[in-house]
Amino acid sequence: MLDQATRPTDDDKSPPRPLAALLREGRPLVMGVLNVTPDSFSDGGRYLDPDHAIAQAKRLVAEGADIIDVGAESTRPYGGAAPVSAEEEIARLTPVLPAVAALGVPVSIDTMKAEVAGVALDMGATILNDVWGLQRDPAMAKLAALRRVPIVVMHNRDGADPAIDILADIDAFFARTLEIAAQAGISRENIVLDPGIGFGKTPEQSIATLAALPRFSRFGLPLLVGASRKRFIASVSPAPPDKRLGGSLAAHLLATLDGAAIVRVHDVAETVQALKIAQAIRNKAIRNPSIRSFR
Ligand code: HH2
Repeated sequence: MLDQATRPTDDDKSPPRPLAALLREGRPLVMGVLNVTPDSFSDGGRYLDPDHAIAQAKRLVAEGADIIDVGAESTRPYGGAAPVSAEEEIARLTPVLPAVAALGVPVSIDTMKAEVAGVALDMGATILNDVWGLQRDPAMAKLAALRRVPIVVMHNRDGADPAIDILADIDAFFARTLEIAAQAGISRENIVLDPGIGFGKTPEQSIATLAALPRFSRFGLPLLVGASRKRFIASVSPAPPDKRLGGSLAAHLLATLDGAAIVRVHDVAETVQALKIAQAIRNKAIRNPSIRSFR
């Protein structure tokens, strides 16, 4: 983790470090969520005002976010979001994205529309985040190949089906996504896989997906996990979305132990602290194997 002293400031105009360089550091990266939407499931409406959105982005960077994920359409993992036109998404992003991209950390654009993604790249985003894993808008793969940017490809389904083998479904989806990516000419080095916690999954299937995370390392690509405030947490320990921090931390910590390279979170400061403490304890144990024998 960068020290606060070495973190970029408002005056630092050097470009953000590329995602590949951050991933090579070998520690879990924290992606902070910025929803410029009226209806996101856990923070809808809080950052629709551009000034509030930019202030929140600055807070996330100061708290230690490695990446800021900006979205202007709720994906509503649990359904029910009003569809938003490309024009509306772009109108929400325009007063916000350039300022966020100037904060010194890479910005990803959370959109399923290639048209919006292209405009966001022009405004300073450097990573694509497609919650339909290249399988909704056919222009998305072409855009990623042409612009040679990293892309997060997430598993998704139209609706949950408790009867299916969700792990087999994710495997098949990833295989199809990688085929589309290869055909479009996207370099494998630019692909990050995300099993899509809460998307087209029952809460039990989300938990099963998290439990099976090491299975997806067989694709040989970095994994992103976004469990933040999601409903599976409340299925085990009932709480409204803004009271699911403990569950989010537990899920993300375990995910990083199971190989997640990036965690996508609303609560950056708390996640950074949890990951640092886990790392400090693990380092101590590695350097002093004998102390573990007292357990
Ligand atoms: N989850 C959400 C949105 N985008 N992208 C990736 N790659 N992985 C995720 O798990 C993921 C995502 C849902 O969270 P949020 O952005 O807070 O909600 P909403 O989509 O309602 O804005």
